[in-house]
Amino acid sequence: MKGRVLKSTGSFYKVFVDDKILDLKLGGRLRLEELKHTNPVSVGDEVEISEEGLIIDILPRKNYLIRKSTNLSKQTHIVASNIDQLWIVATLKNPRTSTGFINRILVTAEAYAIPAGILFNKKDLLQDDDLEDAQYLADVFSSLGYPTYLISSFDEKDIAFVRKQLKDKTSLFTGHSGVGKSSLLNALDASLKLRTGEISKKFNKGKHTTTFAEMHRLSFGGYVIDTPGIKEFGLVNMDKTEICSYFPEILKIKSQCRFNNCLHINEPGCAVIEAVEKGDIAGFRYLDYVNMVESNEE
Ligand SMILES: Nc1nc2c(ncn2[C@@H]2O[C@H](COP(=O)(O)OP(=O)(O)OP(=O)(O)O)[C@@H](O)[C@H]2O)c(=O)[nH]1
Ligand SMILES: [Mg+2]
Ligand SMILES: [Zn+2]
Repeated sequence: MKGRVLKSTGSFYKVFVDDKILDLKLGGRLRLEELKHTNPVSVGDEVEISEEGLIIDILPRKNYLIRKSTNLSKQTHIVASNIDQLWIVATLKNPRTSTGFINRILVTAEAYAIPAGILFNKKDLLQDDDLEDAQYLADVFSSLGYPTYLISSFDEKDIAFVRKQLKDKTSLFTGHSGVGKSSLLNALDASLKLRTGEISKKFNKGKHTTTFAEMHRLSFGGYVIDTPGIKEFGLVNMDKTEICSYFPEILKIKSQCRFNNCLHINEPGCAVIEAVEKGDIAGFRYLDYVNMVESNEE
């Protein structure tokens, strides 16, 4: 029998098999691997199930997304596997998502060749300058090939649009706590009934309402993975010389730099710095790039 892993709680796995949802344990070999890795079997995995009802094998993964729990941590964690698209859910207000956070996830998505886009949620809270800011960011990201939309969980038109993007695909939602990942999913499919939580007024942050990553089947077709809010997105095993290749706008022109080992930080004849000065590369993207290279140095 074959199935698809919807959730891993540590003691058992929730697996979708033949239109049923079963709670299964791991068989011998995978149990040994569980001692070495935090999660040998991840959400989204296609698995082989024995007649006794144990998970005995993982079918080859089409792709997977890995992160470190924090930037300094050595432990890595497979967030999910077999993903068609990754959506970063971000907000400019209540709470504010930094571009650095968004760019780190985009870099990881590039490194693992997972198509990524951004949903700027809570647009109903934005006015004037804030709305212009959001529109500017959306334009920059879209021009780089990351579909980016300003939406609200409360706007039926927006929700209908997002539904179209998710239909018949496996999509992963990630982002800070409180940006509205679970609310958005409830709006997309009322049968999900996921738990949502208010923003803490004192800290202007979410309260980590979703505690486990879980894949849900969408009534209109497709799967979506809701994940717990994260503070940081640590880059995994990335050399500082490699980061520029995961910025499409830098990758495109870096061969024009005078030195072929140019890191695009302060070298003479750097085509990237020139493009930033001319306004061809967005300043915020470049600053976040420099920050990633510098924080990768230890
Ligand atoms: N104004 C506004 N509030 C929203 C919107 N979407 C969600 N919210 C609110 O944001 C708060 C947090 O929503 P959740 O769905 O729990 O956020 P989450 O991203 O799932 O948070 P974690 O599970 O902690 O990671 C709730 O009070 C929602 O009602 C929106 O489009 N506009
Ligand atoms: Mg949630
Ligand atoms: Zn350069």
